[in-house]
Amino acid sequence: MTPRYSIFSLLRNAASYHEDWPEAWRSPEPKPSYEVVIVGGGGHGLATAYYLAKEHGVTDVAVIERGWLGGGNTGRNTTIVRSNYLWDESAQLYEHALKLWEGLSQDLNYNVMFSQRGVMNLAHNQHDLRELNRRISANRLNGVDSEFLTPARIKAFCPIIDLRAQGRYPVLGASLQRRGGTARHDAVAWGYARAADARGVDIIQECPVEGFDISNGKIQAVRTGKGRIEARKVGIVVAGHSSVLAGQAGFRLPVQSLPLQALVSEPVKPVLDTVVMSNAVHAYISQSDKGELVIGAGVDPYVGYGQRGGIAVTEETLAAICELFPMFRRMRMLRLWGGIVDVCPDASPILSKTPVEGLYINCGWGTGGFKATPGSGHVFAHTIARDAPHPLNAPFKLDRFHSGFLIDEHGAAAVAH
Ligand code: FAD
Ligand code: PYC
Repeated sequence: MTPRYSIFSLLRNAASYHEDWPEAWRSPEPKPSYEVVIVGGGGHGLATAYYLAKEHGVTDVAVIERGWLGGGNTGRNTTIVRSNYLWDESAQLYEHALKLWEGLSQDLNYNVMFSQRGVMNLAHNQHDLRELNRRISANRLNGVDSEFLTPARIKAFCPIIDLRAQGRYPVLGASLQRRGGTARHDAVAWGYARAADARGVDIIQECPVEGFDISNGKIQAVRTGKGRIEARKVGIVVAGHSSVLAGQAGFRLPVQSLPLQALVSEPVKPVLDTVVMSNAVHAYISQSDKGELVIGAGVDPYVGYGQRGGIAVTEETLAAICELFPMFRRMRMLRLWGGIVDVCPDASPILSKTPVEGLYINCGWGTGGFKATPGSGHVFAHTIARDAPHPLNAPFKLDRFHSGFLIDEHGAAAVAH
């Protein structure tokens, strides 16, 4: 694909002190009606709009965001990407996403800085070891790369980890997905926004959706801070606020909304070139391209909508990180923040039609939806365009909480659930 900006435009922009840059996407006023309205301008909503236009030729689309693009969990997460889930249904969905990640910068003509530096999940006890080995075998059967590392191989792969087993968290082994890694979260939102806009999608920010007009069981319009907008179809993709929006549309979701926190340190020279996750102690760490340590914790033990996590959870996570990586003990932390994640009882997402005709929902990704962003948008666009699920998201329907066909991924999602 031809780059949109040449070296000359880079030099010109540098010399102009970054003034008068063209906008990456338009900021139109909403039209009175659209074929499809997507509520929520996070990665999943923007990706849905992009694939609606690209794969299905549906370009009369608006993305309605109450704040700014990526201001929700998309811009708050620790950017870990992997596909090593246990059950066939999940492995296939997350692997679909991982394959899209592998070509995403090319597809969007925007560098999302996808870095396949590997993701390691540590085992600290016999239960962890058994769970990891079961998942590694299941992954391989599904064509997902996954391997077991002995402590000696962990040390060779990540020399700064302390394996002397003197602390509370001895390391008995690990799984490694080499194709896993990280991506730049803001760039994912911006890349999808720019590419969707270029295909005619209207992106409308600072426009909260406050309710839905439904008649005879069919969606008619969304009511927003910028007025009523009619739509033939509406997709709700609002992460931590899914049950609020579902309530406005008259149905209930089996989700809990919980704060999840992360923090970054001062930047240092490169010391950690992989992602290390410890499910048992709810801690995970990588190093950003700027040099900051990016550290995440588990969810708070209570529901809430405050975008910050409890200090006891922060302390427990940092204590574990310091035990595993004693060299980080003197690091200073720069920022701490939280996001609201909506968690389903089986730790799997919902990508589904709803009881309202023409209204679709994408939610319940809990602590682990960033990795799914391209795959989620891709199959949700299919669901909306065809009014029928893509084979990959058919098992993730709302109805599973009635039928009992749950997809229990607590093991794979466990780091933060
Ligand atoms: P969001 O990005 O939250 O987008 C939803 C949007 O809807 C928001 O912008 C919000 O403003 C908007 N909205 C809400 N209500 C309304 C309304 N009424 N009207 C209009 N717009 C509305 N996942 C991983 O895979 N790997 C990780 O390493 C990882 N780490 C995480 C760390 C933290 C601290 C957190 C909080 C989450 C983490 N996650 C991770 C989970 C991941 O961030 C989310 O699952 C994913 O980003 C959800 O994307 P989204 O587009 O659905 O939601
Ligand atoms: O799902 O990989 C994950 C994850 C990492 C941190 C939070 N969630």
